[in-house]
Amino acid sequence: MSTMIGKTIVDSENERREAALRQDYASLAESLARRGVDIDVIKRKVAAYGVAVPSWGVGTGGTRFARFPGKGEPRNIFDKLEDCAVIQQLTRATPNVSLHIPWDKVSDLQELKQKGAALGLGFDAMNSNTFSDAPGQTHSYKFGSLSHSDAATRRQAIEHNLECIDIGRQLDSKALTVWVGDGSNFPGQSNFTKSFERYLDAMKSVYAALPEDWRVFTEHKMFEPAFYSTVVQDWGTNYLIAQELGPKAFCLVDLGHHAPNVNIEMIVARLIQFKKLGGFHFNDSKYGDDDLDTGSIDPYRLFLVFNELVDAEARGAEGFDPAHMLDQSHNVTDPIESLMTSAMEVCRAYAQALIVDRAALDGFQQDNDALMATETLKTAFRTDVEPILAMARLESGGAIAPVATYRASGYRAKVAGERPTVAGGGGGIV
Ligand SMILES: [Mn+2]
Repeated sequence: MSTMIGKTIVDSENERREAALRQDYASLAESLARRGVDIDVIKRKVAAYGVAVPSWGVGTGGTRFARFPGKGEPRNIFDKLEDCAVIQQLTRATPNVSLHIPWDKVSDLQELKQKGAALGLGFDAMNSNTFSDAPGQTHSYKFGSLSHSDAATRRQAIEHNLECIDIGRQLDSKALTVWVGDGSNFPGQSNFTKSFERYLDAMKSVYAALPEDWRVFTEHKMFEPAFYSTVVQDWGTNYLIAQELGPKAFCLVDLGHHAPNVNIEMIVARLIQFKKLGGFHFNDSKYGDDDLDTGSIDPYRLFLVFNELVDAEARGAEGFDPAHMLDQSHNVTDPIESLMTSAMEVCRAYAQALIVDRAALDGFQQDNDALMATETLKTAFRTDVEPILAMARLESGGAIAPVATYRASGYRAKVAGERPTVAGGGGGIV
């Protein structure tokens, strides 16, 4: 397997930090042991954990006002895969890439598959795009796609999703994620019931084309690009879709797609309970669908989501197998650094949730001891689990300090010399 960053750089960066890490790990092992937690068990679970990187995340994003291109941005999916391989090489937490069609469309799928294999990367859920018009397409999505009032436009959107399934099949992907921007900007512009009926009808055609071992994830989003009404606006509507479509249909929760202050972890619990949690798009937000780096604004919320996931895992919840993906837009940072940091934040939330004393929590809940129940969660959240994450990375060939190692490698300057800066490019925000 080819590596993007020289092994000698990773090794020398790790050597400088290894002794201190071993001390910190031993010290944390002792304090966790006093709480009845075996640090090696947690480390093994963290090491086995993976979150998929979105191909569009390695390019610089933008806002509706402007996009400021970064240096050495990937020019195509092959460049993107190389950047994703850097993230995986150093963090060992991102073994899969989630593709977006048509942005990542290639003429030779075998070449793409081989490139992924050579870099040690697999392909996660396929993402379709019927929220913008591809060059030369017959019908415009300006007024919607799968729920459009025009049957030919709906048919075109269905065909596009079928194409995504076909491409994904050849890349050994096992899932399709569908997010539509369909909605309205004015009261009266569209009929809520009719447009949702049309959406469901169209999705039934997509669902019917799923291979036996595939799942489809539908993603809700409260608003934007439509600002008055959105066809798939919340988890309730999303749950109805999954119910209507059948056993291979699940709900995808993008953390940024809710109203401010919504209790997302509770939505997650409900979807788990009714076996319809398909997966996540992790990111963070302050005001809306900000697509900020995961855990950068509210790491406690991320921890509380993982607390529900670990709770489900611990009790062996039936049908529980969510897909984990990042979905972010990087406007002011090096996307590789942001994605590495975000993947590590997801691992951190997982590790913290794993050390929650669940038996004690259960007792405090039973006794209505609100203060001790919440302190039980806080005790886990306050624990600095970095030595566990770093040791998991070191032992699987990654970097103790991924960002510092990446900076020391000079990777960005090297690719900047090979990839000319362009003003355009697909910096998708979905
Ligand atoms: Mn998303």
